[in-house]
Amino acid sequence: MTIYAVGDIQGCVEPLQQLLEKISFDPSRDQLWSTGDIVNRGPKSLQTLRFLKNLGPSFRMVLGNHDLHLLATAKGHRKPTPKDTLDEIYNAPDVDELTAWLQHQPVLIHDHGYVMIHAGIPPQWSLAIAKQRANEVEQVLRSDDSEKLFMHMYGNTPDHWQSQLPEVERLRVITNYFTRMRYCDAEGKLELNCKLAPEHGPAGFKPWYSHPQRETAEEKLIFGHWAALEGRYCGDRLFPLDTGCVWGKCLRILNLNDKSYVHCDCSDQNQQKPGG
Ligand SMILES: [Mn+2]
Repeated sequence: MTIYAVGDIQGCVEPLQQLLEKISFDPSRDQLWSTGDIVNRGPKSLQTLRFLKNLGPSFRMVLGNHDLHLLATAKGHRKPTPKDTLDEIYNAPDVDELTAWLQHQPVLIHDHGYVMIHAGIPPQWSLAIAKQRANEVEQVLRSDDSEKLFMHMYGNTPDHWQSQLPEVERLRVITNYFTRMRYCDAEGKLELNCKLAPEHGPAGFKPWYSHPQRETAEEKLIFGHWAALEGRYCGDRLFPLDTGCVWGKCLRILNLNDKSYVHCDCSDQNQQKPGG
């Protein structure tokens, strides 16, 4: 069995299928992991969702901010924005099955010596703590109270973790760490506005993975979400997979067995213009 992890697909099902062909992916033998954001902004979100769901147990993913946004909007807890490209999912005959499946996906995976999250893990959290916090969100997501998450997860405050937060704020800050973070300070205070590459980052903050005392420094971390990194080298145990496929760049796959990267042949795939 070979395990592969793919970065943010965002509805770009054709580059994905081309890449799976290139690596001779066989769902009866191999596994495909995804860093999340499988839908939105790109052209074929419905087809992507159906394709990945149909891979059955050979597919594993963590939820990204766009996946959570699909759930919140499909369930009517939030209005879609003009940039969203999710209408074909809302109107699909299998929308309930697809969203129920998505809603049961985790926020963090720790398996085969790797940890995968969509955006990051704040520097002050050990892996054990991160797994507990991820589990808190996952329990609510899968419960009859999931609207507690969907109605209250939007917003940039509180900007840092505190153990005494009221439940909805606690869920919001955990969700922001795992699915939206790029920059924070050494204590985990978030700066959620800047999407730029680290050389243009906001004063007083560093990329979440750059803090020297980061508790998960020894873990092998697979993450997506940050297209402006362009998959650059971030450290020996860091595997950034969002290479901006939806913005016309390559889709990246990591082979977990030998730590090699494979990219799609993407010279003529301009899916969307950059913007958000
Ligand atoms: Mn994202």
